Amino acid sequence: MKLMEDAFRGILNGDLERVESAVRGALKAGAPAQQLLNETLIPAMAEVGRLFEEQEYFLPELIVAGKAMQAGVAILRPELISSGAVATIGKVILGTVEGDLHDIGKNLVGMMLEGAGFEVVDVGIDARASTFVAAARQGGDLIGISALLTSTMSKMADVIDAVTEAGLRAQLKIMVGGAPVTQGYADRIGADGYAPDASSAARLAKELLNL
Ligand code: B1M
Repeated sequence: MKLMEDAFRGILNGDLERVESAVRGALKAGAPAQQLLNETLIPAMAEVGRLFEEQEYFLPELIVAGKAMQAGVAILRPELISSGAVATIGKVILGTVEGDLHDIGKNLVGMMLEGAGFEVVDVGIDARASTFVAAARQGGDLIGISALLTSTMSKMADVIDAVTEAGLRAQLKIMVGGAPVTQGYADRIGADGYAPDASSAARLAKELLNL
């Protein structure tokens, strides 16, 4: 569909208005939100990443592409959330680790969790271990930690250690994810689970809580 191509190109060019109008148009034409996300917006960001790696794109292009992506996701948000359950089935504390400013993936995970019926407490980006702990002290069933940089992945272990030191580990499940994270890494740092993408994160959260 031309509108999908438009949304894809819009992200690549950091053209927020083009993305917004293409996503609105595609939804209006009946394209499912999940399909737009998985087959257009996420691949567009993957292409932006490739161009950055190839040094065809630099930080400014990354920034505007990220903003264009977020504008598209914001339009899909109501659809993505309403496709799930209605009642609150558990509380998830979700954040991106200290030193890491990437939040597009985390926000998608949050939306999928909300769509699955969870209440999400978003502690934001660049969140210290103590911030996760402070939120967990207010009550919660699961902590979700996101990291997009190999240099910030180790901060996930700091969060788990801080939760353990605070005496909260037994009552909380911990799930990790983000592009550089693997199941092996999750096992090594003592997380309860790893999910490679937002949809499987919502499934995993339910599994971990026996829902
Ligand atoms: Co940055 N960046 N970035 N960046 N950036 C990456 C991650 C990179 C892979 C690009 C590259 O080199 N190809 C690279 C990391 C290399 C590495 O460490 N391995 C990189 C770099 C190097 C950097 C800077 C250091 C660049 C610089 O300054 N020279 C800098 C670091 C800043 C910092 O954080 N301190 C930087 C900055 C930025 C921007 C701020 C400009 C911007 C982020 C904007 C924002 O998030 N609001 C940005 C962007 C946009 C990217 C790329 C291009 C796209 C990331 C994205 O949003 N993807 C990225 C390249 C790439 O990913 N191919 C890149 C789409 C999103 C839907 O996917 O985030 O992977 P993702 O989330 C997925 C899964 O990972 C998973 O589900 C999500 C949805 O399916 N998931 C979870 C994520 N969290 C989860 C948690 C879970 C479960 C699943 O449970 C809790």
